[in-house]
Amino acid sequence: METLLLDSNTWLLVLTGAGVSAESGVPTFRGMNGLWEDQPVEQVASPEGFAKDPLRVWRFYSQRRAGAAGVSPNPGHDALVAWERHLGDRFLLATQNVDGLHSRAGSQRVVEMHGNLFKTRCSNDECKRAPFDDTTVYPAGTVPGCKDCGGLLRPHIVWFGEYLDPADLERIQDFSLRAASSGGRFVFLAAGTSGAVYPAAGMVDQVRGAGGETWLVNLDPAENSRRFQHSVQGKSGEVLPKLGRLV
Ligand code: BV8
Repeated sequence: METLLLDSNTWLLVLTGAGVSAESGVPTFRGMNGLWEDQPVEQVASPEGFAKDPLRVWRFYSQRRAGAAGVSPNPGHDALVAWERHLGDRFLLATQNVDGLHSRAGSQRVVEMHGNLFKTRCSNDECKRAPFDDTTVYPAGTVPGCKDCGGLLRPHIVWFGEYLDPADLERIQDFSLRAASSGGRFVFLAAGTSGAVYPAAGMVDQVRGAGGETWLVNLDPAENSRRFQHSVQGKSGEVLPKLGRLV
């Protein structure tokens, strides 16, 4: 298998998707037994779906919150922690995953682009209450209310048709600019993602446009596989621990 040299000249931006958590037992979205197979995306992961049926949305997210609380990080998560410790501020991890497993594994330089299952916020845009940590698994048939304004609480997740947090995008952009102008080697590695969802799926193009080197680690070919210069097919929990050559 090809190895990825991680030395003092390397800047590494990693993007992870559901495939990295799959080996911890967290279901992916697309493909066999994927979450979207029996849950119509637009009804459970969109603001329209929440407005129409908040009970159904909370049932979906409470189920996933309970599921994610019951699993542990896998060797793929651990490899990324080791890479971060080796590269320091020349490493950044952008994740589409909302299960919190990267932080639980010890990753610190993490951008949770699509939010976090263990955070809740008020759905009333006028309300000043900030998103808060919340591990409560709300019983089916209940929609929690905001104690400040009485509005409905919602999962702190970026749904389809919603904008990602500009601060998150800025952090990724800023890292990429520094990496591209460092005079060092700028590497982008995507792991466990189908490359179906934007703007995350467009990151590979941005890095290529900036002259960076691109790697994909995935079980199956991704929608944007052709856009990667290097591709390693396999399970992230098996590939990642062997891929990185830390010098
Ligand atoms: C936005 C929250 C601006 C839900 C999610 C440009 C072009 C086209 C469309 C758009 C565009 N810009 C915006 C859009 C619309 C939309 C979009 O991209 N639609 C797609 C479907 C075409 N994007 C948005 O709405 C985004 N907002 O851009 O704002 C805007 C606003 C209004 C109008 C226009 C623009 C918001 C996107 C965020 C949506 N929220 N999640 C939740 O998580 O509950 S996305 C959802 O999909 C998850 O976050 C998930 O992370 C993400 C991507 O899925 P993957 O992680 O890749 O998982 P998947 O199951 O698909 O694939 C797993 C892969 O792993 C597979 O390839 C498999 O082979 C592999 N695998 C499996 N096991 C393993 C493995 N690999 C390795 N090892 C294993 N063991």
